[in-house]
Amino acid sequence: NAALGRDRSLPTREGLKRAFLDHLLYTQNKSLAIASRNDLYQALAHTIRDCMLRTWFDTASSYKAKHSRMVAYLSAEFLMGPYLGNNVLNLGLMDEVKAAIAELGLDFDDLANQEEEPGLGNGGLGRLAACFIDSLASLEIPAIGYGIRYEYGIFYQTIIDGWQVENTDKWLRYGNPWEIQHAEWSVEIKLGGRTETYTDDAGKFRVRWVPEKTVAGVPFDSPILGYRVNTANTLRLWRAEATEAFDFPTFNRGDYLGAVSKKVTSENLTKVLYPNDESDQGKELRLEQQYFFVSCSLQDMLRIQINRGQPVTEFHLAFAIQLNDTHPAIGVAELMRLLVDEHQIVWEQAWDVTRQTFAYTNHTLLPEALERWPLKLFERVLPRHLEIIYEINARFLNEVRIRFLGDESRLSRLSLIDESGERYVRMAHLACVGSSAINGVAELHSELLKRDVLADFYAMWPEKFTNVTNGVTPRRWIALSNPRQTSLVSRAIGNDWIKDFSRIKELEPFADDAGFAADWQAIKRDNKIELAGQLLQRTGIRVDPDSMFDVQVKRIHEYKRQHLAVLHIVALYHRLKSDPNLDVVPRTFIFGGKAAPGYHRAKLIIKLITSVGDVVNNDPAVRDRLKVVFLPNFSVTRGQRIYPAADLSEQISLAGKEASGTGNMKFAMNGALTIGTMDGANVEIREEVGADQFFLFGLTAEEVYALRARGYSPSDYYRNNAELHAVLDLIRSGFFSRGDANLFAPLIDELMHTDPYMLLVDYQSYVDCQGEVDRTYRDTQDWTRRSILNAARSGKFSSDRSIRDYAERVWKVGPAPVSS
Ligand code: DL6
Repeated sequence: NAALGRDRSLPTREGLKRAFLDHLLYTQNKSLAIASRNDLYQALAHTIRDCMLRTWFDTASSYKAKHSRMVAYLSAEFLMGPYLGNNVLNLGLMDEVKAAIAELGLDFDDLANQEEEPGLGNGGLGRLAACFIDSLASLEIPAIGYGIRYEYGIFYQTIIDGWQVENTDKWLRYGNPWEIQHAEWSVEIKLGGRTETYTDDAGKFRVRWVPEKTVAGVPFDSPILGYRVNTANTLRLWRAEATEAFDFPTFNRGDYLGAVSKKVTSENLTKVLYPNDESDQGKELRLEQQYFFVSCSLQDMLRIQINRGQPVTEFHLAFAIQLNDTHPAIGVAELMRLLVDEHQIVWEQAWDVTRQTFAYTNHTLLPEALERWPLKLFERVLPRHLEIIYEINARFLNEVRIRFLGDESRLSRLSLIDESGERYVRMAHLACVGSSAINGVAELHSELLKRDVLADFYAMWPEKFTNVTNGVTPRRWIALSNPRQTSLVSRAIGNDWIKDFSRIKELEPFADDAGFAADWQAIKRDNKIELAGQLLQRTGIRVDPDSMFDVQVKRIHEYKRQHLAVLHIVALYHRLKSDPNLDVVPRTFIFGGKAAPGYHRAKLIIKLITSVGDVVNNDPAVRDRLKVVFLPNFSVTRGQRIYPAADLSEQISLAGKEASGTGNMKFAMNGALTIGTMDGANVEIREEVGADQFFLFGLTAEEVYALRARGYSPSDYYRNNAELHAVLDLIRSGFFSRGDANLFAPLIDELMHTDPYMLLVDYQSYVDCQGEVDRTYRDTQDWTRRSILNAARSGKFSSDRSIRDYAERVWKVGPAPVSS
């Protein structure tokens, strides 16, 4: 029936309506009259999924037929954000779907808002993985994302009495229409136990792992459709299940609970995402999670390889595996185990295959985030892997001995085992030794890795090191979240920029076009009005859309220095109270972000923000000029509203601490100006957008090192800076904590005595720079011009560019378009 479209892949508007009503009846068993909003969302999600299934199927068949080399992106986190809008966008059906839904008397955005976001990540690292799989599909590169299907994702944050409270994230409670379970590809995972030796039929000496327990890994697949291409790659997430759901002998003995206890403990493995970023967790279950998903994924890749009739000794020709930080680094030992123990490949050949398969991305310079596992724990969970790691280490250290004769301290620095006290397995070392390429995520970060954290590995293998600066997908972060800016830009330069983001530079001449600038400004205002509505609804705080929206959204961490922004707010407050007629640009300070539940100092920073907000927002003398809002539960969904509405982007980490940052890129693309330090990708953003478009302050990484080496005394800064003195005293006095002088004492005392993130050093420079922001913002035309230039010059920060860099320099793969 032509009126309904060719088939479910390419429906007309009538076809969409029919499919939607069919799903409402046949999937949800409801009619329009009695459907809940969730029923309507589910029906629409299934309708859109149908549009993608043919492409998904064709993609898999094409890869199989062509034996395409695949990228396997291994990541313990994929922070995907809601699927519906993104899939409709990538299908190119946004207008038709919106119209079809409207003709049924419904609102697309309203239904899309029903979606429970899969929060399967903590922050930057997980969101990067999501941007990368969007870009891989959009660039038509054969790829598969492997990860964990956590039943509960990152906690849902509420704010009660100014404090963060964590609530379970039951994202699966209404089911997930975007996934298909493939029980037929389940694999078995061993854990614990011991190893034993035996002689095989050919008389060879071999090792066998006798596990204490086994669990099943069941894959759940979601299609990752590229933007307006005929490629849909797969995101394959693993769920743990009991190999035997029910223990009959135990049941027959009358132990009814015991009969299902194995099921419960097995399924605990993928129950919950560890809510920590940038810190070492060191929990047994976490190691089990990592090993579980890595072994599932490697066994799956070997199954694909064998099914294609290719020898396992050519595994590296079929797969390029990227390790997203060290969480999947156990893959190096696991692939060795699979090749040597299970496929009887000789060690040397297996090692060649392994090294040519893996590449490793480091995401942090913070020492506390470098994963290491107590040897005892590691041995208990993965006894065979420890033996393999010892063997890798022995051979590696021999190589080191030959290269650096007599250099004993180098041997202990490089060893895969840390023996300086309690013994640990160093996962970053395993990743470096087992990979053919090692990269940082911004130029500065990659340089600091070579100089500092991985300096000994750099001395060994300089050729392995490279930099791939992060990027974000302009589909989700502009086309989907900022439709107004998208149409304006497309009217000016056409819409090819969505696919080829380097073309956004064609926008540059429009920075001096008065009509365009007026439209740009009006759009920013509309976006701010929308965000203001959401702030009111979620916090009860009314903000003025004509004030400057000064935004800091990211994980709460001392190194990111949200409290430096608070010192500035308190300084402004203090000035306004001392001089009520002071002329300042009205500002709304917007904060968002989660603190790791066990990170008390970060939680205290949230309490500080909300407490300062309480005082400032309720003080009639200043409340029309300063507002402070903490928007609870920052997430991908919230980010989509926030980035398009920001005037000023706060990227104020201590130089040398932030590996890259990716929020900084999202802000710039959406026309916010940055105030920031020379840290992470800020350095490259400033280089691209131009120094005039970037408010720079603070020490450089070099200066931080030098100052630390000289000896840093924060109390000197406290004594010598009257305003800073007053600000710290005011917070310390209990003024913002209803007279409780103890509440913020730990925070302030630390600043005054050790100040590990050097807030007091950068304070004056930051506050002066904010003065410059204030002056610039007064000239609306000038600000708007700079805002347009920021967006126009952000072409480098598309994740498509990052993926092209990886494809050429690390994976050596190219596109393999799927014919329609
Ligand atoms: O590379 C993605 C992202 C960077 O943009 C951030 O600068 C960095 O902090 C973050 N790193 C982590 C580290 N987690 N671990 N391990 O999340 O990666």
